Amino acid sequence: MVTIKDRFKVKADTVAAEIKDLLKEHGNKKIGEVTLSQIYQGMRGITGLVSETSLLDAKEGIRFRGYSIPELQKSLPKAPNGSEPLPEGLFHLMLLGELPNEDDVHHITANWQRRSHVPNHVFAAIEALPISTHPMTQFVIAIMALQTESQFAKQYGEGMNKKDYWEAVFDDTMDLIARLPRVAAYIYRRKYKNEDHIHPNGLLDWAGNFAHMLGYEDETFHELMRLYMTIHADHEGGNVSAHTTHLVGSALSDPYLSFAAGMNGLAGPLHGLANQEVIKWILEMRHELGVELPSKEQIDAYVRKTLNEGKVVPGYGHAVLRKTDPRFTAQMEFGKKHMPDDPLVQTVWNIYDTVPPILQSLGKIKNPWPNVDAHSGALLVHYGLVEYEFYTVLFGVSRSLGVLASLCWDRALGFPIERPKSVTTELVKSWLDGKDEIWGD
Ligand code: CMX
Repeated sequence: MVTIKDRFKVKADTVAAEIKDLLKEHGNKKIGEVTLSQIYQGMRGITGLVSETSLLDAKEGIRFRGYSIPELQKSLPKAPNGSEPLPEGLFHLMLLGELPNEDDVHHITANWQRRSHVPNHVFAAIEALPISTHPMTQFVIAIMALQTESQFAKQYGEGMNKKDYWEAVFDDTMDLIARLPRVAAYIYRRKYKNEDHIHPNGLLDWAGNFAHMLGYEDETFHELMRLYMTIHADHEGGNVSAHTTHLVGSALSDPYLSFAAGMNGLAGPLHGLANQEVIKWILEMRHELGVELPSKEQIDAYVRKTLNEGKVVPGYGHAVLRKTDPRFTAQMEFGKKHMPDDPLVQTVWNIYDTVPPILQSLGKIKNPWPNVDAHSGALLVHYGLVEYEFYTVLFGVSRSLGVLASLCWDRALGFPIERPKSVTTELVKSWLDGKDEIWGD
């Protein structure tokens, strides 16, 4: 018997072939302001969003309110004796568009400490999951459990005036950012450290306290967390986690619902999950070759094998960037300063020397250079944080800073519900045949 699944496969193959031909011939044809290729291929190059907190230049990389990562490393306040920026300062900059001073940053640290209480039912919700559950799934479920605390949802239910939306979103934003390190550390210690949980330290900054609750007391690891939480925070508005948070928030779903949705997007291997995939891929390569420090020739062969198996090389490529990601470079600098002889870190650098020319030679990959995820795992492994399935949770805690600051702006500016128009391939074909007006109403 031909099943519905078999029939779907036949249909899908037919339509995929039709679309391929259609784009070959008419890809550059415009429907409205954009081309057919753009609507079929991930909306690349379409400017369709406002995001105030940061801006991505294809050649330069990310700027947060005009400041590059090296500029932030110079200008943002640091922890005592530290040299990496405090993420509290970046949040201040993204929210207000102004560089903070030391007092501004201390104010945010204290504010987040005050708001950091996590109700017991959130831990119970995590505990209800099998221990094998992926940390990102546990993270999203914990955020959803925290939604009981939403001021926005409560006040909306009581009939809030739309002029007051921004304030409830601001309060939820601050509460949620304050609570995430506790939730994330709980998931980590539950899954990997025998449920041996660590109490927060109220004397530490947000990232330092997070490192402490994870169980890492080395001061250079705390510095790494400050850098990590800063550079992963935002990447303008169109990436999957930022766009999803913004989209879901546009329905006036509260910040907990919106951020949880964004985190489901971050959990995809082409987005944030790539940070776990990179280390998994390197460890598998080392295992297969039986060496700790593969030669560039060995890496070359392994990359080609990965491509031949129809897989992506994780940590390489980007939808917008067209050069080495400055977030990769910032981590490389950290590695050179703190662990230049670490074989895993050296392997990351050898991969950096090897992969781009191979990807470039394929002729179809628009950006052969490394992205943020190509480097982060090796630094974490150096300090003993080897449980790579947890890495995307770290990314997610950081990403809260940018996407939630943006959400405050969305509501303060009264942005409407997002609702782009879509078309069907049937309609496109009939339009190409001159039978249909695609922009009817
Ligand atoms: N390895 C192998 N193939 C790759 C590739 C890579 N690293 N990067 C792109 N390609 C392929 C694409 O899959 C696509 O192939 P098809 O035409 O067969 O579908 C082709 O090259 C063209 O893709 P592109 O236009 O250059 O890239 P996209 O904008 O479509 O995708 C990205 C961007 C990041 C999803 C892609 O480069 C990728 O899959 N990279 C590996 C995963 C990764 O590192 N993701 C993390 C990104 C950063 C983040 O969000 O955290």
